[in-house]
Amino acid sequence: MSRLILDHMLQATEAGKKQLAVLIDPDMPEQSLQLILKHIQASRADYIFLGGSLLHTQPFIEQTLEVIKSQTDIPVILFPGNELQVVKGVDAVLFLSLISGRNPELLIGKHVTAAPYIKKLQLEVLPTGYILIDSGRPTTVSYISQTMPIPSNKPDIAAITAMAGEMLGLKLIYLDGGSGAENTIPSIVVQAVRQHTRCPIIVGGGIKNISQADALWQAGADIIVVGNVLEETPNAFAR
Ligand code: 1GP
Repeated sequence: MSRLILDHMLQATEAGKKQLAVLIDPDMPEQSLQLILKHIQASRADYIFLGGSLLHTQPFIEQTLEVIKSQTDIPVILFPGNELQVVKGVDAVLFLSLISGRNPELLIGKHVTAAPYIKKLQLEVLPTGYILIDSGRPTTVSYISQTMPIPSNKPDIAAITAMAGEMLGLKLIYLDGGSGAENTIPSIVVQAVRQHTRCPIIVGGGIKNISQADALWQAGADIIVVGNVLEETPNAFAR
């Protein structure tokens, strides 16, 4: 199986490059999608994450992917809200294990049913330790996953969770406050995770401007993810 995207992420991380991913929700009306894609093309985005909405299944994702691919050559990485969102044609898939939670379906269960399909589609797999951090109020992902996020004032718990994920062989760590988070992940949490893992660290949830992103990059994040802000301010991350 290909490792193109993972190798690119590892090399960029090794070189200390501050990377940006923009999250596109397949919920978006096509007109807004077209507009946002124009801004993404002119932004400094390294990756497009596609998914996140829990309600959509393959046809919606495929349609959105087709529009994205017709407008840009930025790699598209699937960020699946569930196993029904796996589609062909993406450049890679975040294979997320929700290691901050104790819901067996999201630790390994869904993966077992998705694995043969992902293999059949020959998608590049990015084994990712997905860690939810409390962001001030309940989020869709904490409710749907029926898991408790790690308290934002407990950086040590986030750090040892990431450490265990790395020991299990996961290649990326994603610290997420959830879509539309009230507070971004505190720098102290990112710093603690950085000190205890060599994996590229993805950080997202509630990031609204470049100065918040900069603070998180400085704290040790490698890839910042922004979603909602682009729907309100499509040029917020202009080059
Ligand atoms: C959510 O990390 C992403 O999973 C992005 O969140 O939409 O709040 O930027 P926002």
